[in-house]
Amino acid sequence: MTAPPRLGSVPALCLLALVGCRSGVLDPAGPIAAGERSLLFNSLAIMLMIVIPVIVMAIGFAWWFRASNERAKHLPKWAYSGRLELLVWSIPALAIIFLGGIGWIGSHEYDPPKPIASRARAMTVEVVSLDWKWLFIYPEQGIATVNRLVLPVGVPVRFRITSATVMNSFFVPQLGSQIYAMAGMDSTLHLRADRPGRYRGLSAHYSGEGFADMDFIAQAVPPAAFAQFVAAARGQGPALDWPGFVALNKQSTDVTPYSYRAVQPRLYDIIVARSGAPVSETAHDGREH
Ligand SMILES: [Cu+2]
Repeated sequence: MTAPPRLGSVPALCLLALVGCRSGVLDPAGPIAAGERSLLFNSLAIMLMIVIPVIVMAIGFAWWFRASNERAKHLPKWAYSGRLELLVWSIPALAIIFLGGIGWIGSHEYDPPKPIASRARAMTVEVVSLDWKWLFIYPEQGIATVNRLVLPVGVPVRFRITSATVMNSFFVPQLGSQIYAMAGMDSTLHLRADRPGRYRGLSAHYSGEGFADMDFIAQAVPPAAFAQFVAAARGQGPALDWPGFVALNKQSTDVTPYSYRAVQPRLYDIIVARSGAPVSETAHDGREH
C-alpha cells in the first residue's frame, strides 16, 4: 500500500510550478511590465470571484441534496425566485463591469505609443526583424547591433519597430508589451528598465524554420556603462549602409551578437519605405515585378 500524499507537498508543488515564471512576465523589471502584471493579477482575482463560489456551490449542492439527507426538501413544483435571479445575474454583471473597467483603464495607461512620464529624456532605438535575427539601430548614437540590445537603466526608450521580411513580434517579457514587427509598418512602443540585468528577448510570433533561434539579450546597464558600450561599439565592427543591410538581410539563424561602428543616416526609414524590397532583390528570379 502506498502512503497518501501529505498535504505539505502541495505548496511545494505550487512553488515548483511558479519557478518557471521567474525571469518572465511575472518578474517585471520596469513600469510597463509591472503594470501589466498587476492588470493580470487583478483580472484573475475578479474572475476567481465567480469561479471559487461556483466550485464551492457545485460541491455544496451535491452534498446537501444527497439521497440520504432527510432535511433537504424536494420541491418539484418550484419555478421562480426573484432574489435568486438577482443574485445569479448581478454577480456576472459586476464581473463584466470590473473586468471591462480595468481593461479600459489599463489599455489607455499602458498604450504602447504613449510616452512614459519621466524626468530622463527618452531615447530612440529602431528595431528591424530579419530572417531570423534582430537588428537594433541607435540613431542618436550612430551605432547598430545584431541580436543584442543594450539599454540604460531608468531611461525611457521609444522603440520604432518594423520588419524587413515577414511578420515577427518584438517581446522582452520582463519589460512588457509585445509589438508586431511588420514590413512597411512603423510601430511605436515605449518601455523602461528600472533595474540592471540581462533579460531574454524573443520573437513571439512563429515565422518559419529559424524562428526558434530568433532571440536576443536585452541588457539593462547603468548610464555610465551604456556610454562605455556606445564608445566601444564605435571603435569596432563594420559600418552599416544599404548594401551592407541587403547582405545582412540574407537568411541566417542563431547569429552571434555583434555591432556596427556606424550606421547610414535614416537607414530605418529607408527600410520601412522599401518594405520587404530586399527579399525580392536578393532572391529575384523573375517571379516578382
Ligand atoms: Cu501571432
